[in-house]
Amino acid sequence: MKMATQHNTTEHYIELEEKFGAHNYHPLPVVIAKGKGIFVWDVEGKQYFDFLSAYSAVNQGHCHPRIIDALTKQAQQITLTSRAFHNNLLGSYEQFITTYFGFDKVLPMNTGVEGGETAIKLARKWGYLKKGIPANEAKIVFVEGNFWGRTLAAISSSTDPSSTNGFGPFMPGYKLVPYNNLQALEEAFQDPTVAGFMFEPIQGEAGVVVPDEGYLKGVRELCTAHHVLMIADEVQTGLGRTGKRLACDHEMVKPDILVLGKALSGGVLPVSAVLCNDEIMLCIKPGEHGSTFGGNPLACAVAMEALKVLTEESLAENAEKMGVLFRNRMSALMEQTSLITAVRGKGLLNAIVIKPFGEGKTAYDVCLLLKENGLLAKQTHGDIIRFAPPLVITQTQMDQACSIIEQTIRSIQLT
Ligand code: IF1
Repeated sequence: MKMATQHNTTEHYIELEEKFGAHNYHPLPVVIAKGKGIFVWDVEGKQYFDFLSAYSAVNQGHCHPRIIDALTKQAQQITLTSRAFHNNLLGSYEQFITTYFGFDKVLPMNTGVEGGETAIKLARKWGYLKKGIPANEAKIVFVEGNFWGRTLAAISSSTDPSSTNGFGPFMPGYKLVPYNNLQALEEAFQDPTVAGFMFEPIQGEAGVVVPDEGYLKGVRELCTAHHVLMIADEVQTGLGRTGKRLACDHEMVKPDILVLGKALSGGVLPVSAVLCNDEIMLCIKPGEHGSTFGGNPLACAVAMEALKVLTEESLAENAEKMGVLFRNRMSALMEQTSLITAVRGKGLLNAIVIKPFGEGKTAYDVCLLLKENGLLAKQTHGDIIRFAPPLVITQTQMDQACSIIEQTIRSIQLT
């Protein structure tokens, strides 16, 4: 097949993806070839600030030396045994991560959505065995605007047509309530067949939606009062991203089931984990759940190092400090331009809301300009730009990145 463009250029690589890959994404026109810390470089060698961190999967920075070292060392020993046999990493990892987060047990999986599905299976099984819900009647409550992955079980709870259109029929046994609304949640819990409530402590994909102070505490109290399992989806908000070890830590709230993913491996390979105590975890018996790669020794080695890096480099604390700096700079910018209508977030999970400008230009067009100026970010829902750099970002780097954002926004002539 003759390619129309010169080899090894941005256009060349994009053409290959266009011709041979599914069209299930609309990426920014940039082809990344290298990453280190908070920076990535494209195939032409241009450097960018990475302000997406692969949707918070690279909290420890690209190619963190300690995590890469753990990967390469373990990769020369054994990478995968399946769970048909034991291996010499899994037990140590399980002890490490359950101690780290304070739960009796962990069920290791791979992707975040598998973590969500595992949490729902656990909640349903617990509902039947412990809460006495009649067989096949267990309900799980979700919130409007949720996002926890792309599987049929995940999109069955979605209120976003781009996630659901054309993919029905959907999973039964789901109820939806508005986010950040404790009264609606209490009403939903009047149904005795409700086994669990799964939600994000801050909604990522919905556009970094931060609930009112006290919402997490209120959810915890209602779940306890109505014997409903509180399931915190911290796949995106966990692991230091919002300025705490977990977003639930902002209100000192402990969920019954904790779902982790993304940065659990520092962005090196898919690792997810579901943590809970024995009363729930032991409802699943041998042979009732698992996956080929779940708990593989390579993932165990990498995840332990990724968690140690978070703690030893005080990345949550740094995220808290750098997040305040970022929101202050963006709030000051908002005073100077009508283009920005809101700034919100916690730690280094932040977003600005962009008013449409020019002839129907949107947040995507701002991201194109940011790319030209050396910073990569991605819009969500048309008018929101999420900014989520790796948590290793220094004050100097944050100042430089904020200057790029400010210059870019100021360069947009509002008609
Ligand atoms: C894509 C979004 C973010 C998540 C939460 C579970 C999962 C995710 C809170 C599932 C995954 C990813 C999916 C990825 C882009 C990214 C994303 F834009 F899609 F919605 F982060 F906001 N819970 N989010 O955010 O984890 O199975 O993907 O490992 O689909 O393009 P996963």
